[in-house]
Amino acid sequence: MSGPVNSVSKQMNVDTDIITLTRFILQEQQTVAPTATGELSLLLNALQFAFKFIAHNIRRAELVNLIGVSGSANSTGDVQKKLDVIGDEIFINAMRSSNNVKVLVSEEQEDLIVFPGGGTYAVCTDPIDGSSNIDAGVSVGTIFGVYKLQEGSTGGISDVLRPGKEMVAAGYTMYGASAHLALTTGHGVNLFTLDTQLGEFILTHPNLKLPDTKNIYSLNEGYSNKFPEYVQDYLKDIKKEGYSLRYIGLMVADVHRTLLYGGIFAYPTLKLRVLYECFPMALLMEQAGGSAVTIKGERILDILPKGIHDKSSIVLGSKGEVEKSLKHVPK
Ligand code: AHM
Ligand code: MG
Repeated sequence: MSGPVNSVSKQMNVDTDIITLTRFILQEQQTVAPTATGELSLLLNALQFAFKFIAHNIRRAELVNLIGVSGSANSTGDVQKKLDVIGDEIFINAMRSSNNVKVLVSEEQEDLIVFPGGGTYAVCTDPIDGSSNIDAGVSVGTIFGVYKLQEGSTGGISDVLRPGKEMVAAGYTMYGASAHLALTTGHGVNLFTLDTQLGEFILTHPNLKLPDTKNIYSLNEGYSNKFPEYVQDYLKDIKKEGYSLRYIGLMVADVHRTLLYGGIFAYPTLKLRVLYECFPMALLMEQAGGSAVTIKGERILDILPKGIHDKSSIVLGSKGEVEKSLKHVPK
């Protein structure tokens, strides 16, 4: 059976045995967590539905007048784009209807949401990261991190005000010409690409590892006079070495490139949010063999957030590059 089928599919260059995200999730559950209840698998399925639905809306945004501002502002005072509002609603509905999410933190919501009914997970998300790029047709993304509720908890703020190292899953989806999903459940990082015809995320980069060094730096150098002197000194040094600057201005895209090619991404001033921007990206980086720290060198995943919209500086990427940047931090 496998002989003729394989030879024909090989000749036609068709892979007839692709690994979809659903297949991957079930396989991972059986191999790395055989005693698991399957609840995380159900949650990951609800997440992938949200990503597909958001991707669908982004693809047709220009056609159906979803581009532009909505007329409201979010919890941190940013002007909301129409897609911010729609992305947030899609995410909230997908999590509520999954029946296994109890607590949700969204960048677009001032307070955390506690859903009625059961649910054993808390999810933190930036539903549409980089929405200021939308009108120009540049990629945007969704970032997410997942905690298991604490023992005996019925769902509350203490389930999310925990260090990022306690997250059980994290990742992002980047919506561009195609959608890419980077996912970790604590067993490495796997990258999936959405096949829009099939409507499935396909595993395209299994067990992604970033190189230990790469001469690429990524940060908003326009703000460099606001950076501490040691960060400015570091920048002078790497420029003398001929590093390349690559900055898209979308955390998801800048982290995506860093995961694939290596290098260093930094946001030295306080803008990026701990729970739904820094923690998920830090977990991905560590799981891909890289690291993520504050500008002073403290491990991001050890931060204990005090509020759901707390901010942190961040430096992440290839281990060797992050270590090199820390040599400039005053002792
Ligand atoms: P947002 O969550 O309000 O969209 O802002 C977060 C974005 C990140 O994607 C990106 O890394 C950063 O803001 C870019 O900021 P700046 O324009 O200051 O360089
Ligand atoms: Mg954001």
